[in-house]
Amino acid sequence: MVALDFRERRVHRHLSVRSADIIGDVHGCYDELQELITTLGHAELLDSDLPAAPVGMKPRLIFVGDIVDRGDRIVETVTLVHRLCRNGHALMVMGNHDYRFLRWLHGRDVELKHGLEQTIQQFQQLPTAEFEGKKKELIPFFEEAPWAIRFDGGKGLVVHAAWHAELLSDDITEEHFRRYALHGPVTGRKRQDGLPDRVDWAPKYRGPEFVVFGHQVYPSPYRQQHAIGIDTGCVFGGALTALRYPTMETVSIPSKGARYRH
Ligand SMILES: [Mn+2]
Repeated sequence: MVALDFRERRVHRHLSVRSADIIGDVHGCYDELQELITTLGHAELLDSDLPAAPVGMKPRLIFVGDIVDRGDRIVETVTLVHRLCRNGHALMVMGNHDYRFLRWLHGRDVELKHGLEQTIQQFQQLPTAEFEGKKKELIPFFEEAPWAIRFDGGKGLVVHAAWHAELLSDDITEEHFRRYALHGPVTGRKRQDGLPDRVDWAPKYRGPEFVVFGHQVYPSPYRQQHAIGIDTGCVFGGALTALRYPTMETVSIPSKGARYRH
């Protein structure tokens, strides 16, 4: 058997998904996530006894990633998103925070900062057996999570941070692809707060896919011709936003309060 090229492993195709509610960075803001899912008309998805989606039924939600870190109800958030994905009700792309959490789950040396310390603290409050059980489920879940999802016949694409037309060309390595898709382009300079200086790529992006992304916090949905940023910074006191594709209407639930400050 020939090993799958990373492009096939990391870019999932759900071309027959023509409509979905695409949800921005949740970061453990479970209260707002429940309210958003309910407002979108999917309250039954919150029922943990909900059966798996029957064959042929399309997932209704797509998460742009960054499920974990910084928020106050991270365990419940990741448990819900995992259940919905496993049962065919939702899809998720990996965010940079989810990737670091996966590295921690694997026992790698990861710095406990940028909100990962909250994730670990909340998981460690679980009884040991439950914690071990969750770890066993979550490692393969994040391991197999795509770094981008193509949908709507290839017209739409969901990625955590950024995309460009040549990102899958032959000379791009898996590591380069991961850094671009999960962290986005950077200038190489540092900002005053020590974080990398990011490039505002979306206004310059010319397609062909319409890209829905998170990662970069905007005060309101960041609508560009070929892309939209939907991280409105719930965990920082902003709002949790969903894009209703293909109508392109957005629905935002105001944050119940900042859980994290830089
Ligand atoms: Mn984020």
